[in-house]
Amino acid sequence: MTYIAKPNIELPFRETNKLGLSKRDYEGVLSTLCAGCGHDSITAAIVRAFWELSIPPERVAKLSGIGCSSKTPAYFISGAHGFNSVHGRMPSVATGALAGNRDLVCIGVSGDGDSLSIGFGQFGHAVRRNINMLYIIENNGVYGLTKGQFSAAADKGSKSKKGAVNQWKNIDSVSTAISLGGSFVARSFSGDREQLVTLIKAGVTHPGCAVIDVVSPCVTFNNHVGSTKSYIYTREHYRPASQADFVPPADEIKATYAEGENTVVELHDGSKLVLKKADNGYDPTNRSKVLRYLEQHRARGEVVTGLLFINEDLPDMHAIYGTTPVPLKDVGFDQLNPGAEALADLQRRMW
Ligand SMILES: Cc1ncc(C[n+]2csc(CCOP(=O)(O)OP(=O)(O)O)c2C)c(N)n1
Ligand code: SF4
Ligand SMILES: [Mg+2]
Repeated sequence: MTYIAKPNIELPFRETNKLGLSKRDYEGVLSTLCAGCGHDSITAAIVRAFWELSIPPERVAKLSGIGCSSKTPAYFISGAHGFNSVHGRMPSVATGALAGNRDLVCIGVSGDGDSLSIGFGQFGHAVRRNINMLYIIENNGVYGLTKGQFSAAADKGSKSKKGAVNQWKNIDSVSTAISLGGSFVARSFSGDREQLVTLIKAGVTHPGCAVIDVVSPCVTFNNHVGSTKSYIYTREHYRPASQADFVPPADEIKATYAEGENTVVELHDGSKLVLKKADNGYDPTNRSKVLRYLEQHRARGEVVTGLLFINEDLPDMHAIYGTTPVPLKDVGFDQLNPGAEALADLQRRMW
């Protein structure tokens, strides 16, 4: 992987967060992606969200599979732990890392190929087990890294750069995640920084698997007329179902919202998510209605965005498996050797 370090320049009057860190402390090395790639805008949103939340970089585990999207953890939070895994296998690594240390703030970055083609099974189990992580799919409808073949996220009827028409119905990550019992499912667009930063903050705070599918145009292989993942198509078919405001625990809700037009979802650390319904009657807590809404708008070719579904009460992997509250690295060696019987029991429960 190409690696270009950024010059470390200390600027006077730099803005700092509660930890005294500047945004520069949440950046990584220079991006080697194509100029204009949507993935770089998502990286910028991640940097801003983690900086604003004042998350200590050394608590973060950033994990990925393979693809242009999976290269991006190199471009943010250089002080975090990182693991660039095998294609489609990021969720397994996340499961292991979190089972051993629940204090980690885990962010997995994947592509539509990485999660919906080769890694579809892994994606499904991460959602089903409600692994406490932020799971971002940078969705461009193609395998960008291997030069633009259709992925499983490409819409039926969409055209490749050379004019081939995709014959297959797409796999929709958000409906799939909701059907599998997902606890936090959102969609955004790399070109909507404000919405994306808010969703990332809420997703990091959510106690469970927070899936955010981000339409992220590939300017080199999938940004032409006939593509349904281009900048122009996404802007023209953009339909926010709900608009979210993230309010940290210590802050009051200051904005005024017309009565009946918003829902306040209290997140487990006391922060609040104020959801303003962009679409009349949209209720992100009603699973069957949400699925119906998504299907109706998908049939019209619309890209529905916002926090689509949330359930703060579902138990996460730690609650279900009873993982160690003390990170394994801090457990004494004698306690770390539970014997063959305990191992067999663990394997039975993980099945
Ligand atoms: C096991 C395996 N199979 C195939 C490949 C080839 N390969 C590398 S990246 C990629 C697709 C990446 O697509 P996506 O996840 O959508 O990421 P993007 O590049 O579009 O961001 C493929 C098929 C591989 N590296 N490993
Ligand atoms: S090939 Fe596409 S996805 Fe990959 S860096 Fe270039 S624009 Fe981004
Ligand atoms: Mg892709």
